[in-house]
Amino acid sequence: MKPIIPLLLTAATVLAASPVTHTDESKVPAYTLPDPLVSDNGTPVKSPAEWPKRRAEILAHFEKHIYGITPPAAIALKPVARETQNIPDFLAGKATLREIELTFPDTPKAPTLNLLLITPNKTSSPPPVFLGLNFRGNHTIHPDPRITLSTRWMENDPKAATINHRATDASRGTATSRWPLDLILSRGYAIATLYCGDIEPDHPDGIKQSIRAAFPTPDDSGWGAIAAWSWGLSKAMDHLSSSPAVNGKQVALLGHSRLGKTALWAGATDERFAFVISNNSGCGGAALSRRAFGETVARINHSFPHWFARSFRQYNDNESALPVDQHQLLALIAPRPLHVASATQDLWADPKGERLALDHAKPAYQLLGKPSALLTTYHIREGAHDITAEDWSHYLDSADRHFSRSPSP
Ligand code: GTR
Repeated sequence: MKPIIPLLLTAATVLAASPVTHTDESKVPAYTLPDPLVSDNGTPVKSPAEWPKRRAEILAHFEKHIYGITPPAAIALKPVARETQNIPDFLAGKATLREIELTFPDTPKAPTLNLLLITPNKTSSPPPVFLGLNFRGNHTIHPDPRITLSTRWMENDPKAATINHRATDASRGTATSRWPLDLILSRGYAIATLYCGDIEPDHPDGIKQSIRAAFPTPDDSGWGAIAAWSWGLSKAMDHLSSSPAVNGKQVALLGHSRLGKTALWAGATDERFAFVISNNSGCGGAALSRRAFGETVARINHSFPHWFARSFRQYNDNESALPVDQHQLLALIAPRPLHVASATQDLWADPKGERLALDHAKPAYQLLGKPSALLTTYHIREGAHDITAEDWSHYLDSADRHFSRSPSP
């Protein structure tokens, strides 16, 4: 029989190691947010002409202290695209589905990215497109057996039918509620997605299969998994921006939860994205870190040590020392349209902190002479942490406005 005391001790050690969190508004500490419109040297930023310099300062803080620095050589890589599948009668003839392999032949350690692109067949010009990473493989977004089943590492998840870290046939279509294709296509939009695990499997050892292995950065400010996933979104954008199948000037970037954090970082670092959407992105996404409500910096660094730069750990239980807060990440999207969404039961992601961050990003839009009321949208849906058709219908309405499309009848 195994001794009981060491077991209890082990449990206690694990519990002690997991940083304490709360969802009690009365425990939110008093805090002062850094001003997006005051330079590091204290000079107020008063005109649009002064913004690029201030923007660069803010971006550098996020790179150095939070997401990590993406090596310029990785940014410079250009993918070679090869269409591996073209199904013109997808969704009962309503759409064309393409599978496009993006490779980096000069960088042998770079992973292959498998982009899925679905475009409406009834369209007079190349359509605007929503781009977003998925959690469990392209084959989860729709049950059509012609979509290639991912062979990459997957988190074991009974709901998604992934066993021994591999997808099974039963995992086809397990994420359809998150990708309401009929709705999106009927509104005239295309959809592009790839599995985040193509870029880097989501576990602490995933770096070995990641683009990060091709560009190692040993210092504390080296890029984390979120920056690697963002890199993958930019590589998908490299392809979409020159593809005749879609309007490369109207690429809306969206992500849920950890992939919402990723969409925000990709939108901040790559200004080709015309519209950026954060769905329930929470800590390290749209939520203010200084509120320390729900998931905290200490907790996220503990649970997901591979997501951020190691330098982010110095702000565990020390958020007020951060040179920036997440409202400034949102300000980096300005003057491009931005939509932030929360869910009422998703206290872990701090809905109030997400809304406040958006409010505190608005001065950047105003400085640039842009109507922040039109360009920044917030909605909160009843219910749990998820992305649903209801969320999508809000995003489609926003996209119609920003891309000057008449709303559907
Ligand atoms: C949670 C994590 C959040 C969020 C979420 C998700 O476990 O604490 O930061 O990223 O996962 O991605 O679903």
